Amino acid sequence: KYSTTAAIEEPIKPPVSVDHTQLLINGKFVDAASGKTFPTLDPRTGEVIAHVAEGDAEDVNLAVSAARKAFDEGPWPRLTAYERSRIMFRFADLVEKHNDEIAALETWDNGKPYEQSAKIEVPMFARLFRYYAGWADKIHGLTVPADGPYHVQTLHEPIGVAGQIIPWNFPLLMYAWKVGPALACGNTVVLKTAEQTPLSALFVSKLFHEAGLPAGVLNVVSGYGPTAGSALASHMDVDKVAFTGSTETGKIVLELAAKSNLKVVTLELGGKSPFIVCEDADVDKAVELAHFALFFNQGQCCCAGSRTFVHERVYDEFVEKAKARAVQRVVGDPFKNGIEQGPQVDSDQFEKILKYIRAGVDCGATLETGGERLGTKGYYIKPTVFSNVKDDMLIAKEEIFGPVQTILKYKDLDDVIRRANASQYGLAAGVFTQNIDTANTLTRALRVGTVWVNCFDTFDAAIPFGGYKMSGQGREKGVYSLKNYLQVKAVVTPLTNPAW
Ligand code: TXE
Repeated sequence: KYSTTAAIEEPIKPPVSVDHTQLLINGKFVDAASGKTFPTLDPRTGEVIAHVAEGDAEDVNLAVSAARKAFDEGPWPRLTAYERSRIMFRFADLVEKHNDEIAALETWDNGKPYEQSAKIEVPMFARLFRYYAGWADKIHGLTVPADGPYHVQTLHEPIGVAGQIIPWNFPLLMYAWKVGPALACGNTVVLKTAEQTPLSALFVSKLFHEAGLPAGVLNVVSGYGPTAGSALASHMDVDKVAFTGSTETGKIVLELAAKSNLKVVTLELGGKSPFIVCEDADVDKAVELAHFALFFNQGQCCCAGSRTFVHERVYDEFVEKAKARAVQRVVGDPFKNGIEQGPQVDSDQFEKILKYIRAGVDCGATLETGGERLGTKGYYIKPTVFSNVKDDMLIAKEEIFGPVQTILKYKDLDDVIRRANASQYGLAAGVFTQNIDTANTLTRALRVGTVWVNCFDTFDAAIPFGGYKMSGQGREKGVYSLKNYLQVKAVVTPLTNPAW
């Protein structure tokens, strides 16, 4: 059952203080050049947590010139790879030491359950940095056989200054996915955090400097997208931009990059991922996994299994049990133990989700449970389940990014493959079956960047992630992510004694 309204109305005091609210440029915390600040809000109440320095184009210029200097004049790309790797390992150790404070900041700013921050996300953050630290001294080129008398080799070199723009749904993990490979490969970075969640990045970046990161190598600018974000994407001295966020903003970033200096772009964008429950499924297990696939992180996941396709033979049973599971979901103050769902990140997202719920009702989908806010304060939404959803309904086409499960009925594999692929997105898919042939057919037929078979949201550091179609360009995590931060130089030398 939902937790009592009282627990939501009287928020628990977070066990952390906010010590860093300035921009981090050239190794120092500084005010914005304009002197402006913006409030970051507690999603449990809508009240101000802290006023944070608001970076804009001028601050981005300062940050880029610090990163440029740290790249062109050193020390970062000129340190030995082993030294870079050691600093990253030390950083991971410091993050582990401060696990609970970092987790508390993440939960306070974002609204996600503290247990999730403390037990999954901060440990994963440290794991990702160790993974990338391990790569730093294992990056090397090839010796290439040439037709003529030449010695040919490739050097894998860092690209230069990387601009990175991240969203608010996983502030720390998005930081690690981007900063980790960039620094391991010897680039320097200007990171623009999301305006909803600037706090954890500032805290961990301070620790990174304590671990020995030289000034200017990593600069953090808090601020808004159309000002700080677009200044970074269009900066002539930024060599590469990595972006995670909406498909709409991804297009703007790509355009800004093209119109400025053709910087290399990687994009990780929206999704409307199918979760396919086959006719042989153990319905109880399928319900639990489909529930997790959608509701995890308040439904604010780019890869959320947000189109639950269920075979007609098990459909009615599935809907009944999915509804019962959603009713059981424990919603409340994310600092309380045992909470599965906290508030949505901010009022914009909250309103957007409620709008989609109204659209679902208006177009005739069956509202099985939820469908409204929980409590009167903050941005809590009751876990919501729609059945009888049709492919052409808005709730089946667009990214809701909230705790709203939409359940669709299908007849056979051909039917579900066609409909699952009929989306502008192609980020991920879930397949739930005991039949190896069905699994093999679906994994090959689905046009998506990740297929989870009988699991979902498995995010090891080494597993690549990214989208087909309008869900993105390039892959993050794993060995594939290094490619985003390296360029290849061919070196050709004549052999003076071709006999050898
Ligand atoms: O995203 P934006 P918003 C989806 C989700 C959500 C919707 C809107 O559906 O409801 O996007 O969320 C920066 N130039 N996702 O408005 O605008 C911005 O400051 C450069 C999916 O938060 O894409 C922030 O740092 N940068 C998603 C980042 O882009 C700009 C995660 C993301 O914001 C900019 C988040 C501009 N003109 C939302 N405008 C995922 N793929 O995981 C904004 N930004």
